[in-house]
This record gives sequence, C-alpha cells and structure tokens, in this order.
Amino acid sequence: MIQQRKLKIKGIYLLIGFMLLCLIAGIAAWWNLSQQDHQADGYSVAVARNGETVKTFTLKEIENMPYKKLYAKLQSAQHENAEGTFRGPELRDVLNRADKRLLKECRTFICVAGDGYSSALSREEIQQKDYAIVAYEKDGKPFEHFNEGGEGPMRMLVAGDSFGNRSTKFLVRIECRE
Ligand SMILES: Nc1nc2c(c(=O)[nH]1)N[C@H]1C(S)=C(S)[C@@H](COP(=O)(O)O)O[C@H]1N2
Ligand SMILES: [Mo]
Repeated sequence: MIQQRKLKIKGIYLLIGFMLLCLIAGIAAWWNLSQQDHQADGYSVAVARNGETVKTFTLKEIENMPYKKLYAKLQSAQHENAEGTFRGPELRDVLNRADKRLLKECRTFICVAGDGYSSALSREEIQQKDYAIVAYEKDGKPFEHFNEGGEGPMRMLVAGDSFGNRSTKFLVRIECRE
C-alpha cells in the first residue's frame, strides 16, 4: 500500500519533470529560431571573428555612419542595370567600429548573404581608400529587399569590381578570418 503510493508520487514528479524539460526545450528552440530569422533578414549585419559575433549593426546604425558615395557599373547585372551611385559607410570603417583589431589581425573577410551567396575580400584590398562600402541606397533610393528582387536591404559595393561577383547583395554577415 505505502509502496504503491510512493510509486504514484514518484510518477507524478517524473511527469512534471518531463513536462518542464519539454517546455524548456521548446522555449530554447523558439528563441534560437527567432534569433536566426532576425540575423538573416538583412536588416542588420553581423561582424564575426572566427565564427563568434563581435558586433551586430542594424541598418539604422549603418545609415547613421559617415558615408561615401561611389559610382559603379557592374557588368553582369542579374536583374536590372546595376549602374549608379551607391551610398554607404566604407567597409574598413564598419570593421574598425566593430573592433580595431580586425583589420590588424585578420587577413580574409568573407561577406555572407542571406541567400547563401558569399564572396571574400583581402585585408590589403579593404585597406584602400574608397574600395568598398556597405551600401544601402542607389541614386538616392533605398534598396528593395533581395527576396523582392532587389539588392538589399544592404549590399557590399566594391567600386573596382566590374564583374560584380565581389559585390555581395543581401549582406547579413562579415566573417573575419585570421
Ligand atoms: N546575395 C547575392 N549577391 C550577389 C550575387 C548573388 O547571386 N547573390 N551575385 C553576384 C554577381 S555574380 C553579380 S554580377 C552581382 C550582380 O549584381 P546586380 O544584380 O546588382 O547587377 O551580384 C553579386 N552579388
Ligand atoms: Mo556576375
């Protein structure tokens, strides 16, 4: 009799424990998904070093940085004509704002897009003046979202890149490697 009751109580505790675990796992999964979605929507760009995020800039923060205007004509335009004057902060300024050590200690900078595209730039390239900007508008107009056929919300714009393959559209992440 007493043993049976003990077992019953144990069962209830087990059930409660199990339900709590499910709840925690559920919350963790939901949190993880919502974070991922946010990181990949293109309205922010994460700067990471060897896989670890150093700083995440929102589109607003990028828009509020001192900007450059660069004219570019990308030859193999996939959609509309990619010729125009692009506006945005220099990539080297964005990297330095995230962490001054990045351009000193890392050699390769991989620009990752929300569609899975990526393209690498070297430290030597990025250190040049007016080389690359994190652009958010062309000819005074903000980019449309890549998923709606546009280039944005943000794109890398490499001024001298006439074939366009270095100019990552729908930029979500800059991965810095030593
Ligand atoms: N996210 C993303 N960016 C990308 C590409 C792509 O497929 N996905 N293609 C690249 C190539 S090969 C070119 S030529 C240019 C074309 O840019 P445009 O569509 O503005 O002309 O985008 C570059 N950036
Ligand atoms: Mo291209």
